[in-house]
Amino acid sequence: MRIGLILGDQLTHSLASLRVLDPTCDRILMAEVAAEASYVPHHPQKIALIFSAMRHFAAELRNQGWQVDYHEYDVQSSCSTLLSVVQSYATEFSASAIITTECGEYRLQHAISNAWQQQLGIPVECYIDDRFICSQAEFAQWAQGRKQLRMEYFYRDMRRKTGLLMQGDKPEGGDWNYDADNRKRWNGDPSLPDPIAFARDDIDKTVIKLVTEEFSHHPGNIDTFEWATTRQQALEALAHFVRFRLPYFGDYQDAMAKDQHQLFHSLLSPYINCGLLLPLEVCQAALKAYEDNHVPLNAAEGFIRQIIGWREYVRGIYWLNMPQYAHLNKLGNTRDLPRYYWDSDTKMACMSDAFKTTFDHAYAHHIQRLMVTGNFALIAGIKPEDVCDWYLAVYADAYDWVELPNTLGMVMHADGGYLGSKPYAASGNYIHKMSNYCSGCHYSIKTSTEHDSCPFNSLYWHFIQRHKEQFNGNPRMTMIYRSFEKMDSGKQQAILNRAEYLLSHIDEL
Ligand code: FAD
Ligand code: DLZ
Ligand code: SF4
Repeated sequence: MRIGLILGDQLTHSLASLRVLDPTCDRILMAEVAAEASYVPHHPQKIALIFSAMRHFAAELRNQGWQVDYHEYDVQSSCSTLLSVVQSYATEFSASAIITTECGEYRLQHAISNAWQQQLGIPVECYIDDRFICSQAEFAQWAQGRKQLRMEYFYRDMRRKTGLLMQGDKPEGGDWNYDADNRKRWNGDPSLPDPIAFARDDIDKTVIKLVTEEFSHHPGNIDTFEWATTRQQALEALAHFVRFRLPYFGDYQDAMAKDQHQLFHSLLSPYINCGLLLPLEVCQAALKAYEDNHVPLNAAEGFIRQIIGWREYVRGIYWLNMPQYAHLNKLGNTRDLPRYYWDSDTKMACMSDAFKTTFDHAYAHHIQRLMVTGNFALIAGIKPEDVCDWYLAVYADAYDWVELPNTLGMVMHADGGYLGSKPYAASGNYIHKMSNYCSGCHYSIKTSTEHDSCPFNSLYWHFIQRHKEQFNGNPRMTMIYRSFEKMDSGKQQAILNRAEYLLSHIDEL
């Protein structure tokens, strides 16, 4: 008999390895282990979501007739790594081989493909993870010979490949991308639908108790756990999103509002990433809503682009460039992550709200991650590795393959512009334009040089000036350098002085 190892982000009934295994003679192994649960201080909700979804998935497999061995989390267990659990079951059942599907993370995949076979003394077979629309090999082929890897061109190829929103070889509506329509501020209208809620069964309750007891030292609240933990519930979350929020997803994609963490976003990433939902079925649900005239084109296109475009693109970048990608720091940042990223205690209203939603919900939407907490880390010159570890820990959807390119590449520009041609640095004006945060802030959005001026305002110019050599020649940034040069030198110096002061008191903001 063979053992099929299924990981916490492989909870999909059509998984490649499940297709080659035979329920009449092979066994499935799933394991909750300290090594996976603690390699960064994952938010307790992320651990609870994964453990509960794993236990539900194991129960579903048993109902289908599979023999499932399930190693529950036990801090006393001598098996604290996936390898040690596999070793013990392989010995107990005299397994002839271990069957796996490509893992999401380089760290584990590297160990499985380079060391496990020798350590276990039996063959370890690994199948391509075909839940993704673009395989690693296909992405490498697409990237070959291109000077710059533009997401937009990759996305168009994925549209052609999937046929989503296509009329023959032309994009639906005539344009590939309707992002320009997707920049509205949200002022309370349209009103927000009630969030979907799920009944908690015994598995959820047991896991939440376990995580409360064992992981209370990890940052984040577990009492506000609201996630779906089965495929059935995840499908309900998808249907609820498509019905109530997708119609406005496009218009308000970049909007932010105090105490409103979801707005018109889907909150589906944790389910897509752990396998409860498939990326293609999620896009097909959005397409159907468009075809049924329930949602406008800019909403359907914007949503589908995030999944077959950005999601697949960052995965391709990850596998093409690991392991060296994780260590890039092309802006030479040296500053430690400020204290408030962990304790959320800051006078900056936008940051405070982003931290609150992060710790209460293991979630913040894309613009909060990119333009608030990310933008601040970029302009303050925080070490990319610290920033990456933070994003990997605090979000329910965080896995290295998707978190790393987004943080190190898109936010921190630490890859020197490989993923994005221009850094997403912005002053407080961007946040002010897209949110209602500034009116309730201790700092003043209107000024840059006073003792209570918005920190983003001066740090932005400090960033621009300190990286003049890297960015001055970038045509997309010429205007920015020109505006700084147009300021009188006294103002320039006052801004840079204020930024210096903030940087030297960064933990006090
Ligand atoms: P929606 O706004 O409803 O978008 C729909 C779907 O599109 C998402 O569920 C997700 O699957 C996909 N998507 C959207 N943007 C991206 C993107 N940039 N990269 C990949 N997929 C995307 N996403 C993760 O899934 N895991 C992460 O660890 C992660 N880390 C991030 C770190 C930073 C610094 C930034 C700026 C972004 C990160 N993202 C990550 C991307 C994005 O912020 C989340 O996918 C999104 O906020 C998830 O919420 P949602 O499901 O409500 O998304
Ligand atoms: C994220 C996570 C956590 C918290 N715990 C487990 C676990 O105990 N067992 C498991 O199989 N997977 C877990 N995961 C997901 C893994 O980290 C993920 O499967 C690998 O990093 C490969 O992508
Ligand atoms: Fe954020 Fe500055 Fe606005 Fe305060 S004033 S909420 S720090 S952008």
